[in-house]
Amino acid sequence: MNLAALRSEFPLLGRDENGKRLCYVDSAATAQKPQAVLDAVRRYYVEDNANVYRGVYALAARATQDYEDARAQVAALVHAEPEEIIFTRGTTESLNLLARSYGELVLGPGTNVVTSPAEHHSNLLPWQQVALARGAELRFVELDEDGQVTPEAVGKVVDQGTRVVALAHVSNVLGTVTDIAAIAAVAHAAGAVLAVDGAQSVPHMAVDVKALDIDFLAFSGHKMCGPTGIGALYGRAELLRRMPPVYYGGEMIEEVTLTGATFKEAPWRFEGGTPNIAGAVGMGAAARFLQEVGLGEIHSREAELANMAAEGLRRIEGVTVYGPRGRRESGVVTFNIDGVHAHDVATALDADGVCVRAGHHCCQPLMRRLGAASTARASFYLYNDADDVQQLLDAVASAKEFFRRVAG
Ligand code: 7TS
Repeated sequence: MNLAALRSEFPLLGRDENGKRLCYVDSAATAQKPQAVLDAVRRYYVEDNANVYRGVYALAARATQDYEDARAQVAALVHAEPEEIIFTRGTTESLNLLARSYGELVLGPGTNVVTSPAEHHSNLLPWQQVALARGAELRFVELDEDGQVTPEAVGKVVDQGTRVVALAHVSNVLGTVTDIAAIAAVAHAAGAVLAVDGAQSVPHMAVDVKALDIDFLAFSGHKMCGPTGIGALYGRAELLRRMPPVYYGGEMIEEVTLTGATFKEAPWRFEGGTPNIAGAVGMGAAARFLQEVGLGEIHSREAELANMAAEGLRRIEGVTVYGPRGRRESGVVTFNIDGVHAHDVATALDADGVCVRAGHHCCQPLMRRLGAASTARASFYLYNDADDVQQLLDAVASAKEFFRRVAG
């Protein structure tokens, strides 16, 4: 991969920030967009814009074709069938849809959902709330010392009452990568399904729902170089067939009377109302773009940058690095400058053109476990390079000096 050529695909990365080279290391929050995605969205609006499924004219047929082509492109990214991909607004909506639809089907007194204390609120709250509403139990897997969810720990809490095991593939705080294939085997042996929050994995590594034996997978377009406001829920075909709709309205029905209705097949049954057609087109283009670059290469290079950054940060006295003590397998590095609030760290780094996220990262239970109210987080992606790591390390070192002088 020619990195300079790849970076030049992303118009925003060529800009300065605060008069400095822009060092964008917040891709776990959202990724920058390549020209191929910007062009696809523009082309859709300029050439094919119409509502899907409704029109009989050629323009409407093209819009519908674009939308369904996008579904096929997103399906291909995760090795699913197109009919197994529901378009949503993003991971959050995918997980809410799943918890409400599948939860309604299978949860009740005497049943349980197994999850972990390291989940993003998007993969905790939908299960927490549906469990409360249905009188089901929510169980938590014990994390190991690195914050890792292991198949052994999952095995200790699942039982015959478990209906769903809901876990993140990659933690957005610790950067740990969960052994999904092994956990799928544990879940299936207990008769449960495995629902995976792939917000931080699908953009960054090859994810094959068939090879990993995943039943449900949620992910967001905007974290994989696509537009905001679009995402997907993959569901195994035979499971989607059994699930009731959640959003009722236009585009999702077969026939409606004043007293009843029949609904389309999955996935259309779950997509009530006019969908985000341009967003889907952009997400499809992003899926193609990532496959062209190569997810294996994306994964290994961003993990390498994260390892360089973690080692460099550890060498700065007074900096605490969280997450795996050994080799990192993802692009996420979370840290603190001791005695300085993470928001102040992020503000200081911004003055050097470095964009990092600071806060609780929508993982308050995990932050309590780490004993930190907030942390700073750098997250690398396909367009980052060793210069970004160096710019980050220099900015952290100078921020640390600045706060030491202010405190002294
Ligand atoms: N799950 C994980 C693991 C995430 O990291 C995020 C977003 C979500 C779910 C929700 O995705 P959304 O697209 O629906 O918002 N995580 C972050 C983050 O770490 N910083 O900003 C957003």
